[in-house]
Amino acid sequence: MDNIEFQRKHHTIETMRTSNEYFTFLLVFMSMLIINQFSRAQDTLNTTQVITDGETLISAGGSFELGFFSPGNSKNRYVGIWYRKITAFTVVWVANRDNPLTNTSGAVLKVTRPGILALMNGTNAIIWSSSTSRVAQTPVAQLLDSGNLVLKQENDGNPENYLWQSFDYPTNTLLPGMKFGRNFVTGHENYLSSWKSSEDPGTGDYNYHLDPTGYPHVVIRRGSVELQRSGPWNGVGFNGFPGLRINSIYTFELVFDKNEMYYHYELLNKSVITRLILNQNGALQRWTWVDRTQGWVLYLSALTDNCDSYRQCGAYGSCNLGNSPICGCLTKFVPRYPEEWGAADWSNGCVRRTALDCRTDGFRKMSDIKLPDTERSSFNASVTLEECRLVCLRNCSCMAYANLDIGRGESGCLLWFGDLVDIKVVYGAGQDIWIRMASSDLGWHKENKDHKENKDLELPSFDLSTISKATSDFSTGKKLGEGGFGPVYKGTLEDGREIAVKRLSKTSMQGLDEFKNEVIFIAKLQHRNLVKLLGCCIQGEEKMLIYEYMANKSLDLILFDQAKSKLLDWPKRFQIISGVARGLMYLHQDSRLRIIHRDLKVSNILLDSDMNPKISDFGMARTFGGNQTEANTSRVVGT
Ligand SMILES: *[C@@H]1O[C@H](CO)[C@@H](O)[C@H](O)[C@H]1NC(C)=O
Ligand SMILES: *[C@@H]1O[C@H](CO)[C@@H](O)[C@H](O)[C@H]1NC(C)=O
Ligand SMILES: *[C@@H]1O[C@H](CO)[C@@H](O)[C@H](O)[C@H]1NC(C)=O
Ligand SMILES: *[C@@H]1O[C@H](CO)[C@@H](O)[C@H](O)[C@H]1NC(C)=O
Ligand SMILES: *[C@@H]1O[C@H](CO)[C@@H](O)[C@H](O)[C@H]1NC(C)=O
Ligand SMILES: *[C@@H]1O[C@H](CO)[C@@H](O)[C@H](O)[C@H]1NC(C)=O
Ligand SMILES: *[C@@H]1O[C@H](CO)[C@@H](O)[C@H](O)[C@H]1NC(C)=O
Ligand SMILES: CC(=O)N[C@H]1CO[C@H](CO)[C@@H](O)[C@@H]1O
Repeated sequence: MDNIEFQRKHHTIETMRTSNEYFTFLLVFMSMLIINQFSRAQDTLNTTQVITDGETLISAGGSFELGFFSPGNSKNRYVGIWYRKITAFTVVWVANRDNPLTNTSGAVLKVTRPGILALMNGTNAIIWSSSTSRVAQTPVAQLLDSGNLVLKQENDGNPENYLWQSFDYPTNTLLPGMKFGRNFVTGHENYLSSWKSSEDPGTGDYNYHLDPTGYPHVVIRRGSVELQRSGPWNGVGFNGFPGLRINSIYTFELVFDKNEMYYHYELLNKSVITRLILNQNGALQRWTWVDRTQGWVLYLSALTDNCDSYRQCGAYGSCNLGNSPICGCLTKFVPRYPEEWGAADWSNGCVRRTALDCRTDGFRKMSDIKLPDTERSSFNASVTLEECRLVCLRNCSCMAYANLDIGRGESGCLLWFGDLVDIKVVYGAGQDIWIRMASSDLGWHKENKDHKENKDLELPSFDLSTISKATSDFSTGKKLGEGGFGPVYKGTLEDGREIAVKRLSKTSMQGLDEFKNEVIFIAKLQHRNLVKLLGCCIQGEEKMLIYEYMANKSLDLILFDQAKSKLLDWPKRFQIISGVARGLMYLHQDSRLRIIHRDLKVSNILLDSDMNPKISDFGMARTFGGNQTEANTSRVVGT
């Protein structure tokens, strides 16, 4: 308290100013007669008055005070604005932040014609001054109860007409009612910049901007280096940034049109004291004053965690604090340089496992995401999510899309072009994003389309517990071999039926696609020379196909075994050959789908207990159009 009094050097003469306009008029009238004495204690400074060290202006409601001060133990003197009604000396704005006065003897703050507020030292050198582009006949400076110091034509109450206002030149503090952002017409930007230290309000290293690149989002930079960014504004807040959508203290919004873009917050209860600051360490914090304890409490902080460092996990990497290490590649992406990645150098990010081919690509949905940097993006507020998907699909360089506004029932479209960087998983505070993928990289469960196909098939579904029991918990003793996408086990169901279980291995690269392919084709085909699919088992991570068991396994095991091959006499061989041929004929001509197998080999010919051949493994199979007899393929597959 003593310290505060010392710093303020109160010489203020309190007045009986009221908000009543009649009295205000009288007061102004009187001050014109009794020059200097009364006016000095008021909220307004005219061209005949000055403020010297020790004198102050006090806003009409008594909330703010303007005068000379020294921060902490510094000997330097600054002109600034601070809260007047609280016991902790807290500066919210500084005029000459980068040019302190070392000797205020003879120094004055004054309004000069045509409308400039200037701070001069004892030898009349201008230490700091406001700017103006207009001329006023009788300019005055007034400290408003919002904490805004304005320069205007005397008696002009229109805020649009200010010659200058401190709210347009914030230092490290964003007060209620201040605009934070940019005027596209004038090019002027209101942003925050940190103090150098608690004892030096000079322009520090950190700055905080509302960035319109792509779609409005906020960024914290050190100099010009981007340290931390929010996701784009999503109608209710900045995606992935702390902020309480519903709180009892203030409301906030983003105003964004072709003329201007700004964020501002307004108090719900005018007697609450709250401020947003960018502190000298680059941390964005909201502080709220508590009368009972006579102290500031930290209400919100955009404290950076390891995932907030810009581009922490590189392109197509995703940062998740819950994981160790925190960086991972998006599903179906792999580290660009595995060795670097393994050594926790994530800067080069990840690359696709399967290249896009544009024509057949699809999208994978990811949830709880702090959306990627919008540096290369575009938006359209008037399209639906489905239209958004189509727009993205049609443009081969569109890498992802998302809802623009999640506040009004999810609308609008945000599209990303180029690599996706700075993705973070933020449970509860994130959004959905759809990422472009090669069709073969699209997961089983991810796309709705697949779900539909699954339903259409009406494939019997087995319980994981049933299969687990049938195969003695997938014991190695029950393993028959390795199929196209994972191990195959023999099992016996409770009713005695023998089955073969193909289990999709989690490490299999192409596995999921082959799995999908197999289900689509096999389930729709029925022929005595095709292996019969009994059902599937899809539970959590587990994906399995259940077939009828083939007692004599695959043809290669007999054919290439010297002893066994001798048991295959010519009639048996002929029976097998004809069976395979009939199976193929069915696939190529008679089946509904017209299918080419593309991976026909002896290991894919299974034999039942009567040595009847059955074609299996449709992981590579491809279908033709109705009566097409020829097709071109651009990819070599199978063996
Ligand atoms: C401040 O300036 C005045 C007049 O210019 C001078 O008399 C005084 O000694 C100075 N004070 C200090 C501390 O330098
Ligand atoms: C006023 O500022 C000018 C320019 O910085 C400087 O040369 C002069 O010494 C200052 N005068 C006082 C009294 O500090
Ligand atoms: C406004 O805030 C003050 C101080 O916290 C409190 O005493 C008062 O009850 C609040 N008024 C309303 C209407 O909430
Ligand atoms: C947004 O989408 C609508 C509907 O497709 C279209 O008419 C309009 O031109 C688009 N706006 C922009 C800026 O692309
Ligand atoms: C795809 O979008 C980008 C970025 O908007 C644009 O430059 C490009 O012309 C578009 N390409 C096509 C084929 O529409
Ligand atoms: C099949 O071929 C005939 C003639 O070649 C053509 O007219 C017909 O449209 C084709 N049907 C399908 C389903 O492609
Ligand atoms: C296959 O490619 C050849 C050569 O490019 C072309 O002449 C032929 O029409 C193509 N056939 C089909 C069915 O696309
Ligand atoms: C060649 C061969 O292994 N044939 C066997 C096929 O399966 C039946 C029934 O399990 C056996 O009896 C055959 O020996």
